[in-house]
Amino acid sequence: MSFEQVKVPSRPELVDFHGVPMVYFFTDNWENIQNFQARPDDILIATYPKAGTTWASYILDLLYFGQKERQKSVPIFDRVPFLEIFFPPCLSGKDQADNLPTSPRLIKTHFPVQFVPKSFWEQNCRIIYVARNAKDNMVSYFHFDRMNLAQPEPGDWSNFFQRFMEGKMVFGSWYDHVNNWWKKKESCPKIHYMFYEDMIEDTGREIDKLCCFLGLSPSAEDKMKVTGGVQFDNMKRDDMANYSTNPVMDFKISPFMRKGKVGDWKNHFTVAQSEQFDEDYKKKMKDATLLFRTEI
Ligand code: PPS
Repeated sequence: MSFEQVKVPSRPELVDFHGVPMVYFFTDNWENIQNFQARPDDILIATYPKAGTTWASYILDLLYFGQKERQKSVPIFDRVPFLEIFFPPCLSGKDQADNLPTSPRLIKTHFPVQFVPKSFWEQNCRIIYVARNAKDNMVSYFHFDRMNLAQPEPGDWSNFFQRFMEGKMVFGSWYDHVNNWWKKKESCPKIHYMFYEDMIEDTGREIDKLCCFLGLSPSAEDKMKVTGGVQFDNMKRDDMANYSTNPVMDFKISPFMRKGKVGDWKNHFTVAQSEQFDEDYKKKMKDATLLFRTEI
């Protein structure tokens, strides 16, 4: 059975898992995931949820595998398996990754850095980490939790806003996630840390940096095809990229490819919420080298 045919019984509860709030879909296969055998050429795409995972996945898939038939017939979530997802009777993300016929294998994870299976480090795999400013990330996550019936109930906006600041989200605190991956990058040259805002500002420039990191040198024509193909409107129209084939998502509530903007938080945060958020942010984000832009 494929992921597209799955039925979700009811919305899951958040549980504490090794100190991180999680839901059972991402922890029930823990032992198998931890024993995942990475290969040296595997590429892991790691993100906090809603930071630009699908965008980065699509870019990498196009860079490596071009405009092949699979672009028209295989959804992005099957081309780039989600390592920790476990939705019996569907194939688990881990088994999907094991069965990937491609080389390199592109694999997605939302794990905080301490949960990444050790073979990725032992094999010295390349890792692309994408981070997005907390305010827009929060808004995107709110709408995602409204429409994704496999996520906990989001509650209303003000409730969600508080929970986000407290780190009570699936995959834990945004603050811990982006900071701990950033620290890891300092000692691990195989991590390429990207920002969603930079991708919005100049997709071509960020693809160049990515290619440099990956040791790829696409022709100018191929690069143009990738840059054009991954623009928001193109991905939104593309049923293989926009998650419209995924049954756990209710697009009548909100689409997966929602707005794709920097600064949409201004349409959600009240002035008081923005001030409260900024105060709290200063206390949690002490590393002066990790800087986010909430507008461009
Ligand atoms: S997930 O569910 O965690 O894998 O979601 P993720 O892909 O990380 O994040 C979804 C948000 O990324 C936006 N997105 C894009 N923005 C700009 N350009 C492109 N091409 C693009 N592709 C995806 C998507 O619209 C979600 O953000 P919001 O703010 O909700 O629109």
